[in-house]
Amino acid sequence: MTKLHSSLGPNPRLVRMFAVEKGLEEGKDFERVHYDIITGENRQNASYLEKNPLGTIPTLELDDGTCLTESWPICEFIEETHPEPNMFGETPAERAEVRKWARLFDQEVVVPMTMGFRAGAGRPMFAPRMPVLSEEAGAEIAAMSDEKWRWFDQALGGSNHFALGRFTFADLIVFCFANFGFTVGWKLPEGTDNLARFVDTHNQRPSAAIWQQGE
Ligand SMILES: N[C@@H](CCC(=O)N[C@@H](CS)C(=O)NCC(=O)O)C(=O)O
Repeated sequence: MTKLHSSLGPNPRLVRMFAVEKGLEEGKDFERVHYDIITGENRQNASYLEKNPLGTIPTLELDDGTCLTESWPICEFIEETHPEPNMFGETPAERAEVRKWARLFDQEVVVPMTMGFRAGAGRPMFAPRMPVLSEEAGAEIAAMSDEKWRWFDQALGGSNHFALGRFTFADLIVFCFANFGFTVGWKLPEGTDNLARFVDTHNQRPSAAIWQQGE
């Protein structure tokens, strides 16, 4: 059976939510293999490092042993192998629109937000395993990320969807990183009422229950 190598954190949860949105069931369509990323098991387990030399989670291991890494491409693989319901767009132009929002968010929010977290509250966990910014630089980059959250709030306006007027991968990635923030004591920056509404709305999705579960 296909294996999803998974853990705490926004990236595996993004893939797990995507799988639920696709109607895929754990135990039936794939098996979930858990790693303790707090202790760094993912970077010490030789057999996992063979599957993903970066040691990061998630990895999707197919029946033939092929290992797919990086959460977004894993979601695109699932989209191609399970096209319904559509999450990336029906046409080339729609897909470009969904990927535009996801790419903007990935670069402008996810990168600075995670770098800020690793340099701040996440320092005890991450400093022994990778280079992290100084605390001062971490606070600066976290503030840059918050500024971009505000930009996304304005772009969202009165809608609950970033692209295509329906729930897509673009909404999913924003939702997952907001929820990641909440799990580590972050709050939506002031003046992001549109995003607060967006999060409340998508919290009602059955797939969002993953955020209420321990690992
Ligand atoms: N770009 C990767 C990021 C993966 C990543 O950083 N995963 C986190 C969990 S959300 C992780 O493995 N953290 C533990 C570590 O880096 O040792 C992706 O999209 O999958």
